[in-house]
Amino acid sequence: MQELRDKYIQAIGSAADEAALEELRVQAVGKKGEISLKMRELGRMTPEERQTAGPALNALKDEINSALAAKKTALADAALDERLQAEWLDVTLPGRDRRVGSIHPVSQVWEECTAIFADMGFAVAEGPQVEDDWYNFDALNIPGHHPARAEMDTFYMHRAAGDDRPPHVLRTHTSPVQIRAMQAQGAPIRVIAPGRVYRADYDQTHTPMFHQVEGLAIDRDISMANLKWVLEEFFSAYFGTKVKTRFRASHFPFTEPSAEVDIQCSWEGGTVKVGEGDDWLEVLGSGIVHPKVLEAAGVDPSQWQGFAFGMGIDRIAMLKYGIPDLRAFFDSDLRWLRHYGFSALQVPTLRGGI
Ligand code: 2NL
Repeated sequence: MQELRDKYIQAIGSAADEAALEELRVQAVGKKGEISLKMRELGRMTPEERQTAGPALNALKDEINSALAAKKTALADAALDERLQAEWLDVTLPGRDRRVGSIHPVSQVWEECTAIFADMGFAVAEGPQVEDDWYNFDALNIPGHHPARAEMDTFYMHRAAGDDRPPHVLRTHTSPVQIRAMQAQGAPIRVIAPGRVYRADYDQTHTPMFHQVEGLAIDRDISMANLKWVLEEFFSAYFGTKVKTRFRASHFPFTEPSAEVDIQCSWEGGTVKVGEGDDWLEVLGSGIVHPKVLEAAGVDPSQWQGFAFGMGIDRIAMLKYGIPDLRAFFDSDLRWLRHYGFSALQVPTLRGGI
């Protein structure tokens, strides 16, 4: 009996899991278990023998049952401990960062330029990015031999053999949009043409696609003085401070006279501030629309005249937000833009906060 006891108590103590424990229970105290068999033997014993063996067997059965119960609890506790260890969770960890989108700075500046010129009475025109070369070049008085027309600077569309349509190009400026606007509505006209333009040029300061806003004002007696006022008004609104401009004589095939326009700025410690100081920064090209260009667009140059200008949106965006590197505009990692203070869904408003 003592042997039987020691065997089961020891086996229960070292049972690995509930299944092993259940097997021991069946073996020891199950209907056909060793203890039950021994109990059946009681009937064949003398009353004296039975008197000691009976209570001893009952006590052994009780002891084994309690050992089984205790071990079962111990195993359950161990299993729970193990789960608590494995499924441990630090609820004090910071939450997951939410990816927040933001309107691209170039889009913001595009919208802002549009809003400022709209306030001055300019309509907004858009047109195709794939142009035939008459709209992109000939109408603008850019002759066939002009370097800008060379394959180097311009992306020419592939033409299948037998296609006899005029050559098509990715527009190199948004001027063709303004040619189309003049053809469609004639003079007088005040229009701006913001959009994507393309040149086969790629280095630290040039990307093959960039953004331009061109402007055009044609009426009976529009002059360079009107141009200067419009541009100073524009830059002052855009930079939020009074900005002077300086005109330098220049040359474009599509304007005569032509001027490059600088804005007033200061250079301090490698950063540029617009609207103060006595340095100058070139920001756009402009002039009085060439009579040949008016004629090509169906506007009578003996009756009408006006100014045109073109500036780079990417460039004035970099100036306003202090972005030194064009790569910022082409990097899809928003942390780069966030560094410059662009917040989610920040949209430009018209002056006066409409
Ligand atoms: C530059 C130069 C310029 C124009 C663009 C223009 C458009 C028409 C007629 C005449 Cl429809 N001119 N646009 C005029 C002068 C300069 O851009 O360097 N832009 C960044």
